[in-house]
Amino acid sequence: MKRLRVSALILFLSAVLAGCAPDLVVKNLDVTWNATDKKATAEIANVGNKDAGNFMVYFNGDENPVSPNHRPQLRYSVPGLAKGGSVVLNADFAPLAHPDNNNLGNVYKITVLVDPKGMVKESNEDNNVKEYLLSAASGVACIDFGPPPPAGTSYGSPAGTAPGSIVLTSNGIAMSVYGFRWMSGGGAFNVARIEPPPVSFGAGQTIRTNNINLEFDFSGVGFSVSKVRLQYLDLGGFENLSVNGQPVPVYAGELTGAPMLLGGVSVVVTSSPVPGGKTGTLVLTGPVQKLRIGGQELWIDNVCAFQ
Ligand SMILES: [Ca+2]
Ligand SMILES: [Ca+2]
Ligand SMILES: [Ca+2]
Ligand SMILES: [Ca+2]
Repeated sequence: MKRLRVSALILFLSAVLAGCAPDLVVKNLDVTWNATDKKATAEIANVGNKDAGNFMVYFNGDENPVSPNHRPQLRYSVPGLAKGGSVVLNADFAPLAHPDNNNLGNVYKITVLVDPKGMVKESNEDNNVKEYLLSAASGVACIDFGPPPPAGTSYGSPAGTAPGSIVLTSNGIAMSVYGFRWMSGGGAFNVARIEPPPVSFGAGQTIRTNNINLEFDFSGVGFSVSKVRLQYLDLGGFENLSVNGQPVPVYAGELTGAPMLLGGVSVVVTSSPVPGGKTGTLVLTGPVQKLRIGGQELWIDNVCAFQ
């Protein structure tokens, strides 16, 4: 009888002791991420039943592709956190913008890690991470041709760019350059240039294609793309277009005359006259993974993918 009571007491005490530990968690994570603000705010709480001593909190800007240098990370040391208590940390990524990390243009997700160095023994070590997917949260990812990069930036032959190279990445959209196909067959690999357009359209800087194609790869945006929209200015010559690699090699002709269905995606081109040519939108509706487009005197802007 007495022995039974002792065992019961031991069982009770060990149950109490097992639960007697801090448990750090990322309670809330809010992110503001646009052209001017790149901030994350996290509330770190101790939901355990014991005070926690000193620990670290990391804010990672996860990238695609990952930068060789200047990977965006902010580290904080929290001196301690009482049981039931919480602390709010404000991480400002903007000062970490650097050409090496494409001025934070490759960041698609913010990850907050509590106690990554294992300085606090917790009752639950598996609830110390919270993620915030930038694109998926807003359901839209765009490439708007900066700045950055500055006006005058060129890609293609004069810049020594190899066909197929990724030259610009923004919000998970990777842009590469390819040869342009003439209607008569044959083709060229000339130049694309970041510049203000000669006739107003889009917003701010645009990209001019002169006998070169741009390919936009949307696989890194962090959501399933159901629509892609861009604005164009066509001041002469003909255009190339392909969606998800179709047709092979590309459609060559007037953009406004493009097939209504390409690569399993519907194609709608609107157009209205401007001095010297026309302007309008290209809207692709369906699962777009890749879009290749270029012209001879064609400018484009605001290439946006939507969830
Ligand atoms: Ca924990
Ligand atoms: Ca821990
Ligand atoms: Ca623009
Ligand atoms: Ca044209």
